[in-house]
Amino acid sequence: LDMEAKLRRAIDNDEFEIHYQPKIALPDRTLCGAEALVRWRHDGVLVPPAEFIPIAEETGLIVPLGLIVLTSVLRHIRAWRDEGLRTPRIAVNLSARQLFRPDLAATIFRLIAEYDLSPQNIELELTETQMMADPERAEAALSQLHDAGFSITVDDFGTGYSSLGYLKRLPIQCVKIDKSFIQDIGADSRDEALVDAILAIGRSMKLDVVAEGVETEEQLQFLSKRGCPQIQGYLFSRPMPEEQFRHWELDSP
Ligand code: G
Ligand code: G
Ligand code: NA
Ligand code: MN
Repeated sequence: LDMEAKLRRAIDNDEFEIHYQPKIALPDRTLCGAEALVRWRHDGVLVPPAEFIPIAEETGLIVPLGLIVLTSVLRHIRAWRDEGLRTPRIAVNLSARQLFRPDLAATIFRLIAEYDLSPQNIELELTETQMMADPERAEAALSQLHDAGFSITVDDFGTGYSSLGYLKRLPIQCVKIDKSFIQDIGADSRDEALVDAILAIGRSMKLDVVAEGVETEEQLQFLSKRGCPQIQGYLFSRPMPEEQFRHWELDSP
């Protein structure tokens, strides 16, 4: 069976699970959200997204898979709420294929209503490259979602080739500093300068900023000192299964 056929079968057999990675607010180091990351449980082995998301995108299977991810996340949030747990906002990654489908907003609105949740429960993450593939259609789709109350985040900020003009044009609330800029904090002053510059853009444009891929205490100290509002990374937690995430901090006040 080729990869496409395997993926198609996995979608039919419901072989995907969602892992959650906490986002931490600084300076208090409290949980302020999480990113949903899909994994494929294939023959008992957990397949990372790098091995199947690109193929899902090429073949268009990312559309049904994206629907599975979104539905699973809403089901989890609903379960947390029903059990009296906290319900931090969950960031869901979207691919360009999903963004440019004319029924994206309607599909998301329908699911939110079906689970009796609110747009405030969800944040949508897209890379600048995905958004800039067709800026006009991206603006139309994202405005519809933003106007309904969904938060929009630029993922892997600073790694694309687009101008910064889209930050003004598109309804964006948050940028995630790509982990490639975080990794060499302490070792490369040029990376530190770039991180500083992104934090300044965030402050002046009233955008939230998340530093991604924070692995060391030194990186955390630098980001704290420079006023970075949120971080995500292995230093606090790796992405974890829902059964584990629900005990992470959702059950504390
Ligand atoms: O930990 P990590 O290996 O989970 O993720 C690798 C890549 O897969 C990241 O670029 C991430 O954005 C992508 N990814 C993870 N989950 C999803 C998802 O649900 N949808 C899409 N489109 N991409 C995802
Ligand atoms: O959507 P995005 O490409 O940003 O997905 C985030 C990716 O980064 C996932 O693959 C996730 O597992 C990974 N990741 C999260 N925290 C860390 C970290 O601290 N270090 C590294 N190297 N990767 C991380
Ligand atoms: Na992401
Ligand atoms: Mn990212």
